[in-house]
Amino acid sequence: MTNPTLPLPTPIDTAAVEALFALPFNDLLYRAQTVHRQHFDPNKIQRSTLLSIKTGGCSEDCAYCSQSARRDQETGIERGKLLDLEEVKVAAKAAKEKGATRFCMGAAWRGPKDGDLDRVIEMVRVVKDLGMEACLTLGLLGPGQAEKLAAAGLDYYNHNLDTGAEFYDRIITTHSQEARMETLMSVRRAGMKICCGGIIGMGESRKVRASLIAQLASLDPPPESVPINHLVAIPGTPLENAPPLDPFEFVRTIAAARIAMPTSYVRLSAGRQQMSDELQALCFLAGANSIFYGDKLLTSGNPDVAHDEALFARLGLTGC
Ligand code: SAM
Ligand code: DTB
Ligand code: SF4
Repeated sequence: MTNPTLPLPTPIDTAAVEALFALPFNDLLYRAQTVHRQHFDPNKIQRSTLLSIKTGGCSEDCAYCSQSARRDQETGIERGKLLDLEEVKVAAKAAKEKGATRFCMGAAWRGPKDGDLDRVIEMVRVVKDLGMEACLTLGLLGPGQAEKLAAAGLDYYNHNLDTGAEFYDRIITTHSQEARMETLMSVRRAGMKICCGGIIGMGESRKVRASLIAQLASLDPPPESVPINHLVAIPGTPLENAPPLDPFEFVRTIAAARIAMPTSYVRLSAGRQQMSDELQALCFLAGANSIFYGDKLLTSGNPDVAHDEALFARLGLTGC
């Protein structure tokens, strides 16, 4: 019988996370749920709503993404303009009325131009005025940009490591993981909270999954919010035929994230629309305590609010 509170090495390394993955499923879930209960109410789930404020036409080549300009013919995603302030206000208000506590705005950019950033800052102010937390995901930040966002009251900046360092070059060639780390450090230095996670199911090995979790947990301090995305295999992207992942392996990844980052919110992120209710319930048992809430992610679908409300009621979960 495994001890559910055995300490992990500091700093945590890939081998320690691989040892978690290797546990019998029931032992791993018991341990993850035990750790979860030491830090969180196990029946409360944080809800964030996403809005794509600028869709498509991106210069980058991330193999999972529908928004790269290199494949807009294949994916059919057209390049859009930065949304108007009024459109953002309407969407944020609606999200608040449905129970979301955080509003996350995403743009298909390598990084923001200074002129665009000023317009996005207006959007942050609109969200904050509604009494919601604000999160942005705009790509790599340039000099002084994190400070401007912090001064505008931005709560979280999302920028993912996406996968383990050893697999990264197979997925993205136009910007490095080191550049991502620099953006994360600038966010931290400016005093904002970090939302940073990755994608599971891109054909990576278990060792790569363990390495991603170890890298995230080694950030000092670990990200306050950790989105674990299941790949949404979007037709027209290089990963459209990625090999299917054993769903239990996804649950193991959530459990490993929970144990390695006991005080972080772990978000069951993209891919919920493709999951059964039972699989989502296992993810909550493994320690996921946040979701994207609302009918759409950026370009792909998400379970509708009525379905999520019914699932919460069936599982005795509430928002927080
Ligand atoms: N352009 C910015 C960037 O790349 O940081 C912000 C938006 S980008 C779409 C944000 C994150 O969404 C990516 O880092 C990736 O982890 C996730 N993502 C994008 N497409 C996905 C897909 N098809 N399946 C799962 N996650 C995805
Ligand atoms: C994150 O980790 N996942 C979200 C958010 N951060 C920006 C994005 C998921 C995108 C899923 C594919 C799409 O809708 O295009
Ligand atoms: Fe561009 Fe972000 Fe998509 Fe990469 S993930 S192609 S940077 S929108």
